[in-house]
Amino acid sequence: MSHSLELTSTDILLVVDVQNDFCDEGALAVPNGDQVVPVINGLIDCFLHSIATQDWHPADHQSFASSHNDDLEPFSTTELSYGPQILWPDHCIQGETGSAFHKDLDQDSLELIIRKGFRKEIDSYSAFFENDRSTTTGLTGYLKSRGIKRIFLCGLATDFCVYYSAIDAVKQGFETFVIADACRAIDMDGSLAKAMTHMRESGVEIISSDEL
Ligand code: VGL
Ligand code: ZN
Repeated sequence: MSHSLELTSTDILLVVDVQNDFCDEGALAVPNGDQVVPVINGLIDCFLHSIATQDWHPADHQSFASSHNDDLEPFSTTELSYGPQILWPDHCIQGETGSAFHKDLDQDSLELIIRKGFRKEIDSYSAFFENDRSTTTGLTGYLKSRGIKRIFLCGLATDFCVYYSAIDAVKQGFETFVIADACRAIDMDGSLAKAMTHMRESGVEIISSDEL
């Protein structure tokens, strides 16, 4: 590691959704999702502070294709009260194995686990705001009251939960970094390229773990 970005106590690592359902054999497996685990464990060792998000849905969550009576297939888009919503296979159901963190993820030094997507009617990709774009998770207040200035994101998936969280982090006034080799993408219909472009245009810095 070259350590060109000096980490301090006002930096935090945000580990996004490293859960069984997003890893190999999971209900919404992200290709090569498991590969982020050793990289993220190394990062947790480097950072003075780390927190994580956990996708945490009730069994009848409205982002599940199975919750709709019409013939809606997983990965199709429907209209919910707040606008378009991609419908997913059932995943990350509260208390089930699929919602648990990957067994090899070092959880001991995580200082906060923020659960999201627990309201039946609202999905939440971002760690900060749910998909209605107004319901807050409380994370901004937590980080600001701790004096955090820079957020470094890693985890799953690059083009959904990492992407939405990074864009919101910039909007909330944090200096924001995405550690690309510590993330993996779903990549539906060009979503990864779109997410990368939008993140760069919004001021998110895309870095590699060997810069830390
Ligand atoms: C995610 C789709 C649905 C993610 C969560 O963690 O990126 N993607 N729920
Ligand atoms: Zn979800």
